[in-house]
Amino acid sequence: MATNTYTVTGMTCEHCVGAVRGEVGRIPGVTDVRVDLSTGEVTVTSEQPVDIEAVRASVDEAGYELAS
Ligand SMILES: [Cu+2]
Repeated sequence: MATNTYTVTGMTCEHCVGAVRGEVGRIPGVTDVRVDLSTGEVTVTSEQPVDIEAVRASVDEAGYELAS
């Protein structure tokens, strides 16, 4: 089990949260995605460590950006 927290920029409402949760949740092995809209923090729980580039691609697909 791995848990990593990322910062996503550009989210402004619950629709954004849903889009990010949906895309990141599709990465193989991801079991949970929690988004804090006020801070932009996205916490991803997965069975194995997830490649940050996969997270970046999914966030990008949703229409937002990984801050780091
Ligand atoms: Cu929104």
